[in-house]
Amino acid sequence: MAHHMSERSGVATISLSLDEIGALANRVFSQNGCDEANTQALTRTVVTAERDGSLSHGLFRIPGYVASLRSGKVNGKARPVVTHKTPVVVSVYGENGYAPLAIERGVPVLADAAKKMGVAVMAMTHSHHFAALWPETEAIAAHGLIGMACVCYMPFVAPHGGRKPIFGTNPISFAWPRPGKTPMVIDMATAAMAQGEVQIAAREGLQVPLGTGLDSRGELTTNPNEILSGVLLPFGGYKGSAIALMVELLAAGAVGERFSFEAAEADNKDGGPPRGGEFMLAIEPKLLAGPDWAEHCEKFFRRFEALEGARLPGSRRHKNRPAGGKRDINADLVARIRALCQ
Ligand code: NDP
Ligand code: PYC
Repeated sequence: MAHHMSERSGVATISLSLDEIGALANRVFSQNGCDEANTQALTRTVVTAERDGSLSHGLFRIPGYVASLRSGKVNGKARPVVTHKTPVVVSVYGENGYAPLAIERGVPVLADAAKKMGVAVMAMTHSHHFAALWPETEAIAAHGLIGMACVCYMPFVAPHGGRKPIFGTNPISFAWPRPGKTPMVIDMATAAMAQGEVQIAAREGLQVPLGTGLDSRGELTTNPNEILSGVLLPFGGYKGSAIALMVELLAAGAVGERFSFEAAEADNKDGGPPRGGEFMLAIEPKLLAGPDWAEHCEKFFRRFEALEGARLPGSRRHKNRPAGGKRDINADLVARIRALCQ
């Protein structure tokens, strides 16, 4: 197996094809307590993350996934149950499994409801989310619908003006369908940076921008290790803090699951994700705006894309997507994952 050095950091990497990444993920999940359906769903999540260059939410998360399977916190054989509470409220009970299978089972039901009714929400509970959110909003957009999703986590983010954490890194994703084209997809932590990105910066010996977080004394620092033992800050000052608050209320309060602080209190601290919820929204633009909605919006996108220096969110990932070649993966991470295969 060829070893290389990352151009960014000089850390050793190994080149793996997407098939090799999929085989490794499949092996580690199936050998650590997942049944076939959960193994396949988790493997799809890992492979698509690596395919698109979502490096903090693909293979990087496997040691955490495995820790929670081994500790028994997460049910690797979960069978998510999808029900309608009303014609527009879809409920997904995750049976304490990982989120990907629950999402794959719930989204088609959510999409059917939104297509009929114009709008529908999905309230997911008893699941463990350790991935990016764009797979679910892109899946909603693949039905021709506008999609939104958010989750909370455990407290790592101080509210604006504070120095102690109350929010998770609380990501929010929004996808806009573009018939005949890849959707426009925003997927962002409401922390200045996802915790996974800070951990990767620490691993690679890189600094992070000032404003990302505070050290344990409450001082601004660019050292990711100091932030990991201190707190992250929300993006954009009090405005980002307000969005993080909104995510906390939607993904916990509105779906009837744990707030980040409650999730942390109940968690066994095995290194994997706590039990939590997910809020999802799907909207049928045709029923709101009428039949010309897509062309109208393409006019806007053409105007946006003509602006020098600007790019649409999601376009970096979507450019990575068709590249069929190998991906350079951190060599230590690959060794750790191989060691988790019995
Ligand atoms: P980034 O800050 O890298 O990116 C956030 C969004 O901004 C993306 O849609 C990105 O598109 C877009 N973007 C980045 N740079 C530009 C630019 N120059 N112009 C226009 N758009 C831009 O992501 P985060 O660090 O905030 O989050 C990373 C991932 O972590 C997300 O996928 C998120 O879901 C995941 N996460 C998951 C959590 C969980 O609990 N499960 C918790 C927190 C985060 P593009 O991707 O194309 O660069
Ligand atoms: O990167 O902040 C993060 C994160 C938390 C849970 C999964 N990813």
